[in-house]
Amino acid sequence: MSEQFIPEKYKVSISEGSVCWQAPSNIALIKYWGKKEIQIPRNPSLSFTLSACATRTSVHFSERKDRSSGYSIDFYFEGAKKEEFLPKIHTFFDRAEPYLPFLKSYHFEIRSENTFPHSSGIASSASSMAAMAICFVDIERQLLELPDEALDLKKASFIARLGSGSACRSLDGKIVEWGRHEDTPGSSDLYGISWELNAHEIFTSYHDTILLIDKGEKQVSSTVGHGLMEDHAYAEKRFNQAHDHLSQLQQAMSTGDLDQFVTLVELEALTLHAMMLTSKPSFILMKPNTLEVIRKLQSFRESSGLHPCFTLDAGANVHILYPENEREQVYQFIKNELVDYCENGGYICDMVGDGAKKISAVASKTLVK
Ligand code: 2P0
Repeated sequence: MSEQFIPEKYKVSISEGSVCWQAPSNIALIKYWGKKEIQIPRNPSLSFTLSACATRTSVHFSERKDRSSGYSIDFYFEGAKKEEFLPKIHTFFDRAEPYLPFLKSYHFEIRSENTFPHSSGIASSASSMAAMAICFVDIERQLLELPDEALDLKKASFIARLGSGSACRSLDGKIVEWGRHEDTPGSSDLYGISWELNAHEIFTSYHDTILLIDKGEKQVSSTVGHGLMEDHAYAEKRFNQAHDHLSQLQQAMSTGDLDQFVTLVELEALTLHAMMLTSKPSFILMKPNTLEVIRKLQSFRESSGLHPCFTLDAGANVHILYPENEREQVYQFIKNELVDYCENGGYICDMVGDGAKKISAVASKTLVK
C-alpha cells in the first residue's frame, strides 16, 4: 500500500455530478519494457507528452442506494455501449479502490472517445487510462471540498499507472520521467514527474510526425511484451543500460545537444525491438517499410545536416521527431519522400503538449454537509 495516496475522510457527500477531461498519448524516448506487478517498471523511462493524439473521457456519477454488490459501471466508447471493456475497468477499479474509496458508492456512466483514428495502430491505453484516472481524482477533489487548482496530479498519475504503466506519463507535460533514477531527485516507480523545467527550450516545441506504416492492431500486447523480459537473456544488461541512457539523454536534453539526442533516441528504439527479436518466443514487429523509412531518414539527416530522428513503439509505425526550427524542411521531406511508405498514405502531425486538461465540470446536484 502507498499510504501517501490514501485520502483523508471526505468532507461532503455529493448525490450526483459529472466531470470531463482530455489526456494525451505519449511517446517514450527511453523505453519502459519489463515490469513487476502492478506496473512497477524494471527501469526508468522518459517521454514526450503529445497533444493531438488524445482521449476525452466524461464520467457521470450518481449515488447508489445499494452498495452491497461490487461496482456499478456503464461504459461507452465513441457513443456505443461496450460491455467487453468492463472486465478491464473492474480490474482497474479493484486496484484503485483502496486509494479512491468512493468507487462503490456511486453508479458511473463513463463515456470515452479518441481524437486519433480508430485503426491507426496507435495504442490508446496510455491516454484512455490517464483520462479516466484524472476524472476520478477530480471527483475525489470535490468530495474533499478542495478548489480546482488543488487537483492532485501526482495522484492522478499514480492511479493511471494502476491501469497501464505508460499512462502515468500522460498527465503532465511536456517531458515526463517515470521510474526511480539515481540522477533525478523526486523520481519514483509509483508515478511520473514533469522533467520539462530541466530541458533546453528546443525540446519544448518538438514535433512528432507519426507515419502509419501498418494500421492493424498487430502489436504485441503489453502483458506479453513485458512478460518477454522475465527470462530474457539480456534483461539485466538492458535494465542497467536504460539507467545509463537516461542519464546521458538528460545531459543532452539539458544542454540542447541534438546530435547526442538523435543517437540515444534511435538506439533506444532499436534496443526495444532488439529485445523482441531476441526473446522466446520472438517477435518481428517492424515491416519492410519501417526499415525503408529509417534508411531514408538517416540518409536525409546525413546529407541535409538537419536533426530529425526516429523512434518506434511496439509496432511498425515510425515517429519522426524534429525541432521547430527545422520544421519546414523536415516536413517537406516527409511529404515528398516518406508518406508513400505509409498505409494509404496515412500519417498524423503531432507535437509535444502540456498534459491532461479539463474540458468541463457540470455542477454537482446536491451537496450535503
Ligand atoms: C513505453 N511501451 O515506454 C513502452 C515502449 C511500448 C513500447 O509502455 O502493461 O501499455 O499497461 O503497463 O504501458 C506499452 O506498455 O503496458 C509501453 P502496461 P503499457 O511507452
